[in-house]
Amino acid sequence: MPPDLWTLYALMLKSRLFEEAVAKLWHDGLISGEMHLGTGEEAIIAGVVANLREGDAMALDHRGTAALLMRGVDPVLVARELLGYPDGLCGGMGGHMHLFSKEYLAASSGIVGAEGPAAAGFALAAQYLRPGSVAIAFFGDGAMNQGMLMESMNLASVWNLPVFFVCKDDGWAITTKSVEVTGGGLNERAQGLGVATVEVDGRDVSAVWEAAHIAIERARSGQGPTFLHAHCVHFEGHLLGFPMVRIADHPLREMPGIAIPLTLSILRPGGAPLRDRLAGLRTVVASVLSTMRDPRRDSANDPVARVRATLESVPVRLHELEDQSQKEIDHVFASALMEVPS
Ligand SMILES: Cc1ncc(C[n+]2csc(CCOP(=O)(O)OP(=O)(O)O)c2C)c(N)n1
Ligand SMILES: [Mg+2]
Repeated sequence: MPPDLWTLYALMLKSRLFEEAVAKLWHDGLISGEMHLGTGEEAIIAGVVANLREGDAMALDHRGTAALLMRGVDPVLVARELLGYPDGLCGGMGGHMHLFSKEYLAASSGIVGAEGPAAAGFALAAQYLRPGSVAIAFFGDGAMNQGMLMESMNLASVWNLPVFFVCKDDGWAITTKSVEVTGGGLNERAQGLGVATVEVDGRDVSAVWEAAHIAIERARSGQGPTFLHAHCVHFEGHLLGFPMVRIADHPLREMPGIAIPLTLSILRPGGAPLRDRLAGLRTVVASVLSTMRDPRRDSANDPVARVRATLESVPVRLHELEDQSQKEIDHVFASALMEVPS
């Protein structure tokens, strides 16, 4: 029996509001280093996590916050970890890319593709220690070109491990379009290793839940691993402050910083032939124009807004849930920002 849409929306909303608060702290300079949010992939995470139970494990990538929150990890501990406090989830040493929870059997890594070996290990342990439990590997389309992920899929196939490989495909690996560096199809690649596959619209939480349910039940009953190919859009681009998104949002403000040095380099005597320098300029202009037509600018791709549109038919309940969720997140960050006890 699938959970109702309200339950799935509550999970997605909790994550979205949390990450919006994180973005604000990051822009205010309170969180150091890079920040990769999972905004845009909430439907994939919620659709999968809503199928998990005690004893199931998760291997997470550099966007692991949403999965931990939806699984039930204390959000104050996560927030304090991101702020670098010693009483954060990982003693303030992990940051947003290296979040771990022993209690919830969850481990993340900033090493692209590392979710494969970690999930295979969790699943092998489950076969001995927790029969009927599964391990999830969440990763991006870029990770599909990492050898260790392919090796893990191969091993999961031959050892019949209860792994659910979840590829959150946004079409990008930082500034590289995956289609330009990926041979063949991802599903065919997984099938070639003997792994069952399913493809869904990752903006549709109900579709993800259905696909995940079948795959996870297969794994629980000893029928081996499945690969989910789920398509999504990351609104912030690769990370907060991502130049391609900044250009699309504020072209007039951002363009001079690109156009002036480029033009000067073309006018400068000597160096590469003028033809080559103009070709470079054309590439940049084409890339800027395509960024402005980018799906990351289209709110129709927002999985949270899509569920919300359905629930709007019950406005009182919707607003109650949203007010309550916002209050909870405000409370989380008020607690998280309290000084470190001396
Ligand atoms: C082994 C390894 N190679 C390169 C990097 C640098 N890197 C960090 S994120 C990223 C892109 C990953 O793309 P994808 O797997 O599609 O995830 P997305 O960021 O799109 O969610 C890369 C190349 C890394 N962290 N680890
Ligand atoms: Mg990607």
